[in-house]
Amino acid sequence: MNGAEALIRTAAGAGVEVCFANPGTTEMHLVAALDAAPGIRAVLALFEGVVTGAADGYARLSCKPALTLLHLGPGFANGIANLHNARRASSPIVNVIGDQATWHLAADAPLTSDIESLARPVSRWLRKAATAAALASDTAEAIAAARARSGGVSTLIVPADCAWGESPGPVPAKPVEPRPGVAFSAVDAAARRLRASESPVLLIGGDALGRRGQIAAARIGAAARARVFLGTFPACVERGAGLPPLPKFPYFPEQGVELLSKATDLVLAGVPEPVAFFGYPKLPSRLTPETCRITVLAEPDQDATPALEALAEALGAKPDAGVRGTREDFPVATGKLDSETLGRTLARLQPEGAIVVDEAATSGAQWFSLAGGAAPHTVLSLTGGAIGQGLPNAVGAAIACPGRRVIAFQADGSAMYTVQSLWTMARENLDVTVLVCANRAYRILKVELARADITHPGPAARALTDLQPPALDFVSLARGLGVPAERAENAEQLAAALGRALATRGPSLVEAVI
Ligand SMILES: Cc1ncc(C[n+]2csc(CCOP(=O)(O)OP(=O)(O)O)c2C)c(N)n1
Repeated sequence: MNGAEALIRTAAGAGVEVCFANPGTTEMHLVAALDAAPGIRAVLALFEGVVTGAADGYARLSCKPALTLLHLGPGFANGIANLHNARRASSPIVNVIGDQATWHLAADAPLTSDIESLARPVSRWLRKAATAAALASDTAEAIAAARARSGGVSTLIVPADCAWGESPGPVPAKPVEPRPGVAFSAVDAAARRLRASESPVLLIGGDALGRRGQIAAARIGAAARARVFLGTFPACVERGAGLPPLPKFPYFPEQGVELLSKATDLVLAGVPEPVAFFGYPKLPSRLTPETCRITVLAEPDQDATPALEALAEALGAKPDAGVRGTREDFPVATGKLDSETLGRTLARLQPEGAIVVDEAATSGAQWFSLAGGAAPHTVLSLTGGAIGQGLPNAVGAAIACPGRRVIAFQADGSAMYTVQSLWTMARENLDVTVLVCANRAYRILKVELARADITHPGPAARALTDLQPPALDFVSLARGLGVPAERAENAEQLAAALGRALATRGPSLVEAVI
C-alpha cells in the first residue's frame, strides 16, 4: 500500500466522511486513493475558497472534520480567507496539501513555495510529512488535533513521494482531547456577581448557542434581571419558535458602547469580550466601560452549556423562566423589496428545520430579529469577516445535513467571491435555495464612507463601491453554472419565486432586486 492510501484509510477509520477537493499533479496518488479506499465522499469545487468554506460549513453542522485536498502553496493560498473564517468558528478541518517530491524541492520548480509560512496563521496544528511510512500516523494526529477541545484547523503538507512511497498501512484513530469543563468556582463567582449586580449583561457564544445553552441563558436573564445577547457573529445558532428570541450584540461600536454604558457586570459564556470590529478615530477598541466588571463563566473553548445550566440552578432560576418565542404569523409583504419586506418574506416562508447561511450583509439587517418568530431553524454567520463564506458554507451544510433545506441568504457582492459554489451545488444536487440580495453595490462600504464623514464621495470612491454598470445578472450566472434561477423585482414576485424554489429538490436561485 502507498502512503496516500494509508492516509485515506486512516482518515476513514477515524470517522472522516467527506473530502472537498481541488487537486493537481502533486495530489494524483491521493486522488486515486479515494477510489482505492472508498468510504470518503469526494466533492470537487472549482475554486479553493469553495473547498475550505464548504469544509467549514460541514464542520459547523456535523461537528466532524472533512478533509480538504489542495494543490501546493498557490492552491492553499486561494483557500486561506475561508480558513480564517473557519478558525474563528472553531471548525474542525483537516487540510491535506500536496507538495513537490522532497528531492525535487531543491530544483525550485515553478509551483514550489513556502507552504508552511502560508499555513501557520490559520492552522492550530501544522506538519510537513517526512516519509511515506509515517504518513498514516501524521494523518491520525492531524485529525485528533482538529477535533481537540472546541475544534480547529489542522494542516498536513504531503510531498508527492510520501504519497506514492511504500507504507505499512493505516493506523487507528488517536484519542481526542475533550472540551474542558468549567470549574465550580467560576459558576460560583458568576452567581455572586449576578446576585449583587444592578444592571448585568450576559453574552453567550460557542456551544452555548444550542437550545440548552440559550434556554439556560434566558433563565439566568430572568432570575438575575440580566440582558442576554448572542455574540455578534455566531458560528452556528439555533433559533425560532420555542427558543428565547435573543438578540445579537450590535455590530457598530457606538451601539456596543451605548448598550454597555450602564452595565455594572458583563458575564461571558463561550465568547470573548466584545471589541470594535474596526478601529475608528475617537472610538475605543474595548466596548466595556471601566465601571463594568467582566466575569468569564466559560472561555470560548470551554463547555459553556453545562456551566450556564449550573449557573441558572445556582441562581434558583425557575425551569421555565425567560420568554420562549412563539411562532408568528408574518403578514404578507407587498411592494418594494427592502431589508424589511425581504426579511419578512423569508421569515414567513422558511421551512421548519431550515439551515440559513446568513451572508446577506446590509440586506439581512431585519431578517435575524424577525426570524426569532419563524419556524425553528439554524443560522450560520460570517465569523471572521472575510466575505465569500456564505455560498461555500451552504455547500458544506447541505452535505452535512442531507434531509434539511439550506437557504443561502446572500449579498450580491459577497456572492461573487465564491460564486463557483453554485456549480458544486448543481453537481452534487444539493437542496440549497440561494436568495441573492441584489442591491448592486458594496452598500456597507457606502455606509462606512458616510460614517467617515465623506458625504460627497468622488468618482473613484463611487467606482469602488458601486457594482453597476454593468449589473450582475445572477439568473444567467446561475444557469451557466447549472442552477435554475429566476428574478424577483417586488415582494409579491419574491414570495412566489421563493415558494417555488423552496419546494424544488436540488439547488435553485432567486435574485431579489432591491
Ligand atoms: C475577503 C474580503 N475582501 C474584502 C472585504 C471588504 N468588504 C467588506 S463588506 C464588502 C462589500 C459587501 O458588499 P455586499 O456583499 O454586496 O453587501 P452589502 O454591503 O451591499 O449589503 C467588502 C468589499 C472583506 N470583508 N473581506
